Amino acid sequence: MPSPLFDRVDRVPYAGPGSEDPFAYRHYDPDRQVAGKSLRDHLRFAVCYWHNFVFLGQDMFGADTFERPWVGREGMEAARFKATTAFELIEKLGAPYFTFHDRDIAPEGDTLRETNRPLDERGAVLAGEMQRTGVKLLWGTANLFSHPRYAAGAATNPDPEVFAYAAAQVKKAMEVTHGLGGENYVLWGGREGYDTLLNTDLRQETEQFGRFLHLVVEHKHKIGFGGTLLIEPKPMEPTKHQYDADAAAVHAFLRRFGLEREIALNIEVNHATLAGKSFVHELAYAVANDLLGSIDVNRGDPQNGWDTDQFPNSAEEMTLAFVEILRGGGLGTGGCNFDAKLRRQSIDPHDLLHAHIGGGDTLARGLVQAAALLEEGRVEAFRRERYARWEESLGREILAGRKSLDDLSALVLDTDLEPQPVSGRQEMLENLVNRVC
Ligand code: XLS
Ligand code: NI
Ligand code: NI
Repeated sequence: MPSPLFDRVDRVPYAGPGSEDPFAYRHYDPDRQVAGKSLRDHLRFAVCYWHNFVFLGQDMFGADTFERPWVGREGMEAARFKATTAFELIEKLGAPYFTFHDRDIAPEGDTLRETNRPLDERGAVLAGEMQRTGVKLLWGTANLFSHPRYAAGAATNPDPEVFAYAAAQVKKAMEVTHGLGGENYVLWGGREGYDTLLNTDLRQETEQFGRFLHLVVEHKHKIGFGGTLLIEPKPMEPTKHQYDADAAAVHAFLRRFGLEREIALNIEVNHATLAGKSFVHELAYAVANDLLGSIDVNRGDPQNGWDTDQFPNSAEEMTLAFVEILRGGGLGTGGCNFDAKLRRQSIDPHDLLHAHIGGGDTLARGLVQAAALLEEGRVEAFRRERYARWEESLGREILAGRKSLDDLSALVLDTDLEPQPVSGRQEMLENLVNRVC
């Protein structure tokens, strides 16, 4: 039956780089094998519910611009309409996964009980769509930032009753995610931070946050949820400072609370740049500390500084990202979530297809080019060679803790040690990247 929303497209095919069809993939060939796996299995890309089916084009200066057929309808009818349209898009794109917040599928009722009931009902609608299409859930999450009760934070709120409410909400969201076979559960601390230190007890709020995450971990094990728990770092927006500022800040926090084996990271391109870092830096940090879980692939705009959540379109940025991801052994239970939204003027629903097709192609190019670079081997060989002397006796003894400052001082003084600088060859390495991009 033709769809009211995406009727110009049946199914997005892979048509190859020469194709001029705007509704075909030119690089995302899901069955293509790269570095031992298909593109589908490497990328595991996911369509998000919120930006695609909740966001209607509004910005802080203006009203909705998108017309969506469920707007104005009420209750279950609207939920079903929205869900079938969402899964129609996901299916037409051939995306294996989706992601959602609890409040994307069911609004807040007057009490938590009245919120949870429709959440279950609408969760069942999603389950039906998943069954019908074979689409799976990459992750679920709780919206702990929209309701006014969370204005001063959820777990880090000065009021323990708000902490309790957030705990109850996360318990439910995690159980719904588990029920839908979710492969991960994400915690994004939307308002876990401060607007002014004048009213904020940082030590107190940090303790609260640590306790909250322990409760989440305990409950995960209690209900037998086998997915990965993920924290999504972001330095600011909506608050001035968020405690999950970047990968290193979250790492320190997890270590402090003994949670580094329980929780991994969901790294977002746009959050990395907001933190004054690059996406590839955040990935490299996560990989180096065994914390890489999943990625949100929406980017910012270099001309303005906020979370614009645009679809990825830089194959070079993704190439460098996938170099780190492949070095780290891939995304595991994670995937590539398009936490990205259309521009306000993109009012044709088919723009959702263009957006995801371009994003999928950008990821595919990045992955293929990264695999080519690693396989070609010169960058990897150079990097290995650069550290090779740490495999020799002095390097090994230092790292094994068998040399003191006295020993090392004696070595330098007694042998007149004179280490010779060598070139880091940055430009040569950049040229090797440009050969594949
Ligand atoms: C906001 C975050 C959010 C999370 C899910 O900036 O990216 O969309 O991914 O709560
Ligand atoms: Ni974001
Ligand atoms: Ni995100």
